[in-house]
Amino acid sequence: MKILLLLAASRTDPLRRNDPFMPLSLPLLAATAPGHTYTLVDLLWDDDVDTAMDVDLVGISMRLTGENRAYAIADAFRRRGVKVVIGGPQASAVPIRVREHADAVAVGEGEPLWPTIVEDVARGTLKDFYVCSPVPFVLPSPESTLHQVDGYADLSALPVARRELYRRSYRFDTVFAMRGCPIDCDFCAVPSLFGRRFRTRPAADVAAEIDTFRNYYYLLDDTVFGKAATYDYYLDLYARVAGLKKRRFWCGQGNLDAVGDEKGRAVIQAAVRAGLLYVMVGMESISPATLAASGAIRKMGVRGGEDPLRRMAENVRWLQDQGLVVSGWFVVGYETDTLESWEATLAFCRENHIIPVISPIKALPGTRLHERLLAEGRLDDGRFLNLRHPTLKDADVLAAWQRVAREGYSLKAIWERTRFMARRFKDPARGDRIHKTIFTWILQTKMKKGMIHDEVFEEGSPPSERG
Ligand code: B12
Repeated sequence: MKILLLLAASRTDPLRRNDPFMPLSLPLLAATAPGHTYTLVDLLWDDDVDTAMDVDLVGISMRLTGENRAYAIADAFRRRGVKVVIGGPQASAVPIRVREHADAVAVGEGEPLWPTIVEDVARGTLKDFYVCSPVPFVLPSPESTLHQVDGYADLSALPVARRELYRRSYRFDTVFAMRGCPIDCDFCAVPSLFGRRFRTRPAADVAAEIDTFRNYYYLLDDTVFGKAATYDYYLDLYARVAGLKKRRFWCGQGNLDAVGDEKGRAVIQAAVRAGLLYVMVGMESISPATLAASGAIRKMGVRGGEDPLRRMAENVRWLQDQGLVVSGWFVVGYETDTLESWEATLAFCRENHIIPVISPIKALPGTRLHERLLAEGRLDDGRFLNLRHPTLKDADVLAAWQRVAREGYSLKAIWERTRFMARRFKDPARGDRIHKTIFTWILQTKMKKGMIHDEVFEEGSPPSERG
């Protein structure tokens, strides 16, 4: 069959032509069902897709920000009678809505589903829903058809992702070693998508894949430091990566609690030896009450009786002292937040030399936060700022968002953070210091582009979520 695989993205997404990371889902799927002719389109880079293209099947990967565009493209193909299947994190969260625009919806991990979907299309027996999850799937009507894999994907022998299907090369390759997350914060979609237990791929497979990369890469795991249950796994993986002949730099998401644990610190140091240079930390909020309510406090490494913010700042400093560039990912807009929370969060980042990624809160469908707000009648779905706040107005929030983005990425702010880190890159023997300093500067100038939206938000949604 001729199969088109497409990553949906809004035409006005600030990440467009600015996303250095290779999206991994579709090359992975293509590898699970070989023997077909695949074309891959990434709308974060490609301008458009030819909906008159001669194909037998279209597989669309849909994230939160690509939903409207995914529907427009799916509708155009289906008008011509081409079968369309939509999957991905947002599709998994709102499958019933997606079914209105697709012949079939894939919920959860695609590896065990895609070969069956392709076969069913070839045989003319496509079902409505394909689900990979141990949680029973509730069908919207008795006539709906379902294929469910009861459990999660087996990661022990995955085929290698077909990255060569992309016609362009990305600055960062991507790879994953682990899926699932037991931390279970109420705002996060990962537990419902990948489960609440860590599952790992064989470290040898991951290291072998990394050894094919040109230079920079992104280890997509939700925490590249892990928790006690996975410290040994990561120690083994990072020793293998450090042992590769070619040295590469990489980035990933990290949690602060590993800093408070002796073995956790050993994992972080092993990661640095293996080339980890930039770590994104989900710090979520500077309000201790919010951290406690969402469950995110569990990943900050705060012990009973301690001042949470001070401990978080100290843990960040320890990471920076290892030569790691740290960005802090925060959301503002919880009930306890005020307009001042924006500036206060930025000030916390400034004091601690953290690259600020401060966004308005959005309750993601499929999360406990979303369910709670819905039950309490405080959810305005369909709007970008879907948490109805007691005092904050949308226009003020959007203005504050952009104000802190401009301030947080002023040339002065970028320069100060780069200078702070340059003092911590101590590896003169390898000539890495200059390389890392330039990396720190370029990283921030690229992030700035994704953060500052020149367009006015009069449509009530940010550019990234328009069609
Ligand atoms: C890397 C990452 C990013 C990178 C993306 C880089 C890139 N080019 O890929 C960056 C940092 C830019 C990013 C930004 C954001 N992200 Co992000 N990100 C991730 C992360 C950590 C990994 C994504 C990934 O590549 N996973 C590995 C691939 C293989 O998994 P996958 O894409 O889900 O695909 C699997 C299945 O979903 C399924 N599948 C996917 N597509 C299809 C299609 C078909 C046809 C089928 C059958 C199956 C299928 O099969 C695949 C294999 O199992 C995830 C969390 C996670 N653990 O997945 C969050 C995640 C995807 N991000 C999320 C969010 C919310 C965001 C932001 C909105 C955050 C913000 N406030 O700015 C922005 C949005 C940016 C934008 N404009 O799109 C949410 C998405 C929720 C949702 N409902 O869509 C997630 C799940 C995190 C979370 N905590 O909830 N993100």
